[in-house]
Parts: sequence; structure tokens; C-alpha cells
Amino acid sequence: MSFIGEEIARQPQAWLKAATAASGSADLLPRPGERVAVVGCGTSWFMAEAYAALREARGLGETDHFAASEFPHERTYDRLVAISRSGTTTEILELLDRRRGRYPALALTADTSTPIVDVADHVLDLSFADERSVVQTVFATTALTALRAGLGEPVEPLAEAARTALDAPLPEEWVTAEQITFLGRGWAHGIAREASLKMREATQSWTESYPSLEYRHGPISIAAPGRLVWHFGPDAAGLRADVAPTGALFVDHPEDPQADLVRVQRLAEAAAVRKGLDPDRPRALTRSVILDRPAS
Ligand code: F1P
Repeated sequence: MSFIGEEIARQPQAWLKAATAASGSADLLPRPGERVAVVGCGTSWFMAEAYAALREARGLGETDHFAASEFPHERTYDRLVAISRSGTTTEILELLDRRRGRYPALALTADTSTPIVDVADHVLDLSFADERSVVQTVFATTALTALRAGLGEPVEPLAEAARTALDAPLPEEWVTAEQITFLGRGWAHGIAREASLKMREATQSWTESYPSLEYRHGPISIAAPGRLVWHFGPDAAGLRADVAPTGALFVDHPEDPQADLVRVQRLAEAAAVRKGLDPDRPRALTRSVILDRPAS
């Protein structure tokens, strides 16, 4: 089995550990009412987006998310949360360093032997979810689970839903799809962007992602037979009916979008193998982007 296959499969157990880690570090996590910014790069940014939208939707305080390279340094927050599996991503380290002394920062990382521990004020150690594959799966969803647990969400049903997604069949028409567009509303949009990136990283294929209601504003024009439209969360906007005449296949599942993402991770691995690619060795990617000059 590939590394990524093993890492995808161990998500339910890692999510349960994340709940324990979060409850042991509750005082480090954002408190109700705080203005919070959440940052990351790549996959970690999309997890930041999902968490930010969830926290704000729950009325727990204004929560912004940014790609670390696009952070508005002139703003002030009550707390910064940085997500970085490697703990070495240049844009994250620079951002954490630059805000020092202004407001506190918590880093979620899988490697506490890296420079991120020197530039953050607090660290949530998720090393039990570290990965061998370059393409992130278990670390990303485990970081999101820890943050969701900090919002008071129960993790056991989420882990159970992931088990369902791990056992579900992967239809042939998904594996051979020529193109996939991922959609989601609210926090599920962050999941849609991550699903889209996962497919691109592992399979070098054409994917897109949009907020659900943006789909009718142009992107639907590429729906066609042999292509998929994958909706995370309930299709309350009735998009299925609009996609039907295009001949594209509309896919949605009742599970929590984070658990449904597990299906897409499995699909990414299966489609990569089908194309003769090694999903553990994505083209032009490295575990971490470390720049030899300042990012800003
Ligand atoms: C973030 C990241 C990954 C991406 C690639 C490069 O790393 O952008 O999402 O897949 O491997 O690094 P990190 O800051 O979470 O370590």
C-alpha cells in the first residue's frame, strides 16, 4: 500500500486523538468572542478557511483566514492560529515572526523539532498525525478536527462517518472522470478547495472549486458527459436539477463534508494509480516550501 493510502485509512483514529489533544490544550485555543485570524499555505490554508467559517457561523467571534503570504499585517487580532504540518514553511515562519509582541499565536504542527516552535507562542503537538506522503491527508484533517473539537463539536460521530467513507465503493465513472468541479457552502467551501487541490496534486488532473451558488455564474458551462460535479453538504440550492441536462454526474453524500473528503482522498489515490502515477511522489511538489529569500 502507498503511504497516502495508509494515511487516509488512519484518519478516524487520528481524529479521536485530536479530540483528546484539544481538550488537553483548551486554554491555548481561541476563546469565545476573540477576533481570530487563521493562516496556512496550500492544504493548511484550506483547513484554516473551513475552521474560520465554522467558528464564525457558530457565533464564537469574527474569524478571518488567509494564505500566509497574503496576511494583512496592518490588522490586529486577539489571536493568530497557524497550521503547518512541516513547521518549516517560509511564509508561515515569517508571518509568525513579524507579529511577535503584538498578539499571541498558536501553531498546530506535526513536527515540534522545527523553527515554528520558536516563532509561535504556543504549540499544539499533532506529531501523531505526521505523514510520509508529500500530499497531505491525515495531518490536515486532524488539525481541523482538533480545532472543531475546540468549538465543542463531538468527534466520535465524525470518526464514524469517516469509517463509512473509507468502506464505500469508488464507482468506475469517478475514477475515470475527465474533470471534477467541487462545490460547498460556508465552511464546506474550504473542504471543496482542498478536494480540488488533492486531485490536482495526486493525479495532475483538471479540477475546480466554487462556493455552491457561484456555480451557476459561469462554471456550469464546463459540465458535460464524463465530468463530475461533487457537492459537499446538502444541495439546498437545487443544483442537481441544473446539472442533469448537461450530462455531468452530480455527486453528493449525507455525511459531514470533512468525512466526505475522505472519499475524495481515496479517489485521488485510485485515479493516480489508474494513470500510472505514484501518489506518494506528486510532480513538482515537496513536503514543505522553503524559500531561499524572504517571501515578503
Ligand atoms: C503546506 C504545503 C502543502 C502542499 C505541499 C507544500 O505545508 O503547501 O499543503 O501539499 O506539500 O506544502 P505545511 O506548511 O502544512 O507544512
